[in-house]
Amino acid sequence: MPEANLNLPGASLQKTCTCVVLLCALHISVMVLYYFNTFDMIRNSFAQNQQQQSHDSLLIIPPSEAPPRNREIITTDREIKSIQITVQPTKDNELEMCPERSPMLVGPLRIEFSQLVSLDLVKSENPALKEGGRYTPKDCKAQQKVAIIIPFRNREEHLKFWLYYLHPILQRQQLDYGVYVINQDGEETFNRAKLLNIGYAEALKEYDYECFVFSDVDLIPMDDRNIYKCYSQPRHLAVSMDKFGFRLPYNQYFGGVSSLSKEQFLKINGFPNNYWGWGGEDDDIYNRLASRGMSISRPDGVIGKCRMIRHDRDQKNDPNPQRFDRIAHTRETMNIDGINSLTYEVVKKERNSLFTKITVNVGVPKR
Ligand code: UDH
Ligand code: NGS
Repeated sequence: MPEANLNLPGASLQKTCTCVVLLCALHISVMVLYYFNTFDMIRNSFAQNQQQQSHDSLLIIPPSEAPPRNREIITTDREIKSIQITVQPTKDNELEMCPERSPMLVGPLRIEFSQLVSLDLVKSENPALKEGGRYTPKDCKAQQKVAIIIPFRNREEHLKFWLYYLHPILQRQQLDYGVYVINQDGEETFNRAKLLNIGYAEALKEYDYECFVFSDVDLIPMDDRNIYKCYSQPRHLAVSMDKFGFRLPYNQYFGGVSSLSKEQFLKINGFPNNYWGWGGEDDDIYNRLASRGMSISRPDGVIGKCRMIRHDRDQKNDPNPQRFDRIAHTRETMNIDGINSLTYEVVKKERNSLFTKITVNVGVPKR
């Protein structure tokens, strides 16, 4: 028993010490937690501040130097600014020019019109297209920015075939392109060349195009090596049509599908506006080119093969009785009738997923 009495003060001291140690540990833990919490807050606010600063300092770069390409991932105004400026220029700068000859070309193609195609099918087969029928290669910088202009009225089925065949071809050709369907409003006599002039003017309002391909809606190339771009001379692309037995109907023929650079187009004051009805406007364009000392460039007869979708003559597009007289005077008229005298009215502009459709009032022929 005396032993037990001797141990009593030691036990109480031990308990007190344990309590002090536990209290100290608790205090240290609370301090550590508080410290880390405060550090995190400081670090986050520092990072946010840094991000904010980098956005703000980049906003001084004009957006026009960095066209946005990833609109689908943009959600707010603040993000638009930051994505345009911080991501896209870097990506663009890194892209190399596409090769002179696209490695994706396959050569001869089987083209047939026996089975109708739907726009939904064309959409599903061309997921890389952007609104308005625009496309830009994603892995390289395209050699040319090309606007494809289609004169149009009441040819919906032909347009579906055109989109079905041409979109994949143009993408394999690695072009930075957009498709513009220029739809003549109303029931007046058709005016193909004026619609082409309007297509040129309207496409340039949309993008900095440097090349213009003018294509009838019913002509499909049979070889993807027939590149829908511009050359050092105006290009005739529909050189070997099935309906002409895969030959040129005559040497000066410049109809169907052709391409001109902006410079070439302006050199001839664009196309005539006063050919109402069928025929002669393509010959007038040829005369304009020849009178300005240009020659026609063409692919060979194999690469230049194409098919025309058979059709009857359209309403209000009868042969123009004035065409022979007009083509005899191109040299005199071309300076006053062309892109410099073009007048029209846009009735409607629709950006579909496969093409931009611009409905226009072209006026009426002078009586
Ligand atoms: N176009 C239309 N709608 C029209 C008229 C012409 O969209 O009502 C466009 C279309 O892009 C067409 C192009 O203008 O491809 C040229 O017109 P076109 O196809 O009438 O000219 P083409 O020389 O045919 O190809 C002429 C009529 C042939 C009748 C043959 C009868 N067997
Ligand atoms: C010529 C026409 C062209 C036309 C070409 C082919 O005679 O506009 O035939 O026509 N020129 C004149 O009439 C002055 S086609 O057989 O494709 O209908 O493009």
